[in-house]
Amino acid sequence: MPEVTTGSLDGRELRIGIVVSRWNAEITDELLAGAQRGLAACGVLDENITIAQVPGAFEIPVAADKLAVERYDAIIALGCVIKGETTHFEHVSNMAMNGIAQVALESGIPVTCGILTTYDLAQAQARAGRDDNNKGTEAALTAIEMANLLRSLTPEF
Ligand code: INI
Repeated sequence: MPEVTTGSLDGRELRIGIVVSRWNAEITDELLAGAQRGLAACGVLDENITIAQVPGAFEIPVAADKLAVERYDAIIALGCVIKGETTHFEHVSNMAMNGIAQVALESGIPVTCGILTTYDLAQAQARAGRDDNNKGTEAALTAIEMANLLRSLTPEF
């Protein structure tokens, strides 16, 4: 049988960067709180977490890129884009999503996606709860798992 490699949820040795945007702060504050709950549950030390706040989701990739240069083990992207009356929503969403994927692929550092793109505020609220329904928490757990998976797959670690 081929060996299956998975990443653990042990965050005690990891340095994690978070990029969170201020647009729709009512939602992104909850995503950030959810991410912090997730990191704490994995044992990540507060001193090993850097939080960079950016104005909007459009600005997330460049800040994530800067953190990637600083060699964090994983980066968590948090934002909230809600559809308005124009196509601005599509451009901001696409830039944010494509941008973080590009940073991850070019740096080799996982950048996990806690950026909500929704049609209305209610959909965003449903995904930014103080319970298990929080995409910030999901992105945090995914960041830990991916950081550990990549460590396992890299011989020098
Ligand atoms: N930024 C968001 O994070 N969410 C939005 O819903 C949003 N809308 O709707 O416009 C938004 N726009 C701002 C954008 O991210 C940039 O900050 C701005 O264009 C300046 O570059």
